[in-house]
Amino acid sequence: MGGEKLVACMLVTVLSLTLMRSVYGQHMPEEACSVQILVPGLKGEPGEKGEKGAPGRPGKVGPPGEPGPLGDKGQKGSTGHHGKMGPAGLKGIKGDMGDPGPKGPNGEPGVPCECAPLRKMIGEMDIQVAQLTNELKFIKNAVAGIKETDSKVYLLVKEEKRYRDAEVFCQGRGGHLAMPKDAAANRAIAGYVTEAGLSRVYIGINDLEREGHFVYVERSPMTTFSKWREGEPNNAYDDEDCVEMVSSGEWIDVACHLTMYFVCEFDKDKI
Ligand SMILES: [Ca+2]
Ligand SMILES: [Ca+2]
Repeated sequence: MGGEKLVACMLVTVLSLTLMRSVYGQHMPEEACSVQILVPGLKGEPGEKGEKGAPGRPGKVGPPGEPGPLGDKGQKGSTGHHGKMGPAGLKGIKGDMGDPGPKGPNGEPGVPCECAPLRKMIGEMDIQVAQLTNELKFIKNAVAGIKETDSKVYLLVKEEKRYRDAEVFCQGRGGHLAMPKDAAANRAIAGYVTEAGLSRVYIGINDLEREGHFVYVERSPMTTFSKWREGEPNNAYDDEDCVEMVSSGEWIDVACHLTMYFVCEFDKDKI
């Protein structure tokens, strides 16, 4: 490379010298290319082998290699420690009924029947059945229809009873024989009797304790209201201490041993 430059310089110098001499005579500078006019010599003998150089810099990271062949499966490891106990699971569905178990051994022989207690028990049950039958009758009557005012409920009982038994019946259900204490109550009871197609019923008035002194069956005194039929009470045959109401709503004193239907009354606030 340096050789080409030198050759070029030599050519320029030779041309310049030729021109300079022709134009300026002896005054041209002769030092311009004196150093460059060195022509390379012949190739010398190979030198001695140099010392080993320092290691070079590490090369670039190469591309990832191809995956190698699969290795053999490793051996199974030993069983690990037991884990913590998990939370309780949901309740399962009830299973099917099991087969019946084997028959048990025979029991000890029983003692001879003591029939008296059993008979007594049966007798008591008969009484209960009778009571229930009566209750049922009462309910049937109630279903058949009751009458009520603002404060009372009236029940016409279609069972013929004597006066005292009728009152016991009403008391047994938390009431009394009907006690009309004003015109409105009297009308309500009378209407009930008329609708039922009856001509007479017991009501809760009597002079059992003191002849001629009528009181309500609950022992409260008569007030200003009364509804005696004309000519009553007359205590006929000296034997009329109980009172019936006829369909017109009027009252008549009659003998207490007569049996007839009756009307019970119940306080609404006690029902
Ligand atoms: Ca009387
Ligand atoms: Ca009478």
